[in-house]
Amino acid sequence: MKLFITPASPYARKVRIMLTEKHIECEIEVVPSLAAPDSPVPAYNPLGKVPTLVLDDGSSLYDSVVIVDYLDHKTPVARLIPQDNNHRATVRRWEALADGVCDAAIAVVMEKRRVPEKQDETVIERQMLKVERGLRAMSEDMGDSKWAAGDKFTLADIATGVALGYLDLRMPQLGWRESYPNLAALYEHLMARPSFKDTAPPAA
Ligand SMILES: N[C@@H](CCC(=O)N[C@@H](CS)C(=O)NCC(=O)O)C(=O)O
Repeated sequence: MKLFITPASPYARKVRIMLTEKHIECEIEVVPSLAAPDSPVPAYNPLGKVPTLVLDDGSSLYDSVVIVDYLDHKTPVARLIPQDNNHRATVRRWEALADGVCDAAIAVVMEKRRVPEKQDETVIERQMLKVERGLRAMSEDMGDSKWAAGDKFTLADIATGVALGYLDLRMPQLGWRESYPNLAALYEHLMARPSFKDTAPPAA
């Protein structure tokens, strides 16, 4: 298998952490520019996005939600998506929330990359509200627990940790650790895992 990534992509990091936690071998190909006309990704994913996973038979999977589901079912080693229906739905909702926080943070980054005269402050405010409400919901849902959802490490922790790491990269001024000490504690022990440490995004 081969996984196309960019080093800072939070969705690709979610998949890379999953591969390590589940001890699944996979070649990683870093795409220098997704916007370049010679990007290899569109040949496997018409949307041209990462992560895209190419299977050994040449077929491909995207997006990250589909890929993590595939990987978790590929081997029973270290299941990260619970089998119980209600628990699985809770974990997947965490993933949707954490991915949504990343979507909103990326929208802010993209807006701020426009020339100042073209930036729309209302877009930035609306997306920042999603980030702030998302963080508050995660913190409230987690309460005093060690893990995001239930009493074990799951995909909910992976998705949450990846979103927090992405905020550190793109919005270091946000100060989420001070506002949400329980998320700070979760992030600290997630970063002690080799899967998180080895996939930390490059400094901005
Ligand atoms: N929902 C998708 C989002 C993937 C995504 O937006 N990836 C970004 C990189 S962080 C990308 O490939 N952007 C290039 C583009 O939109 O053309 C997933 O979970 O995989």
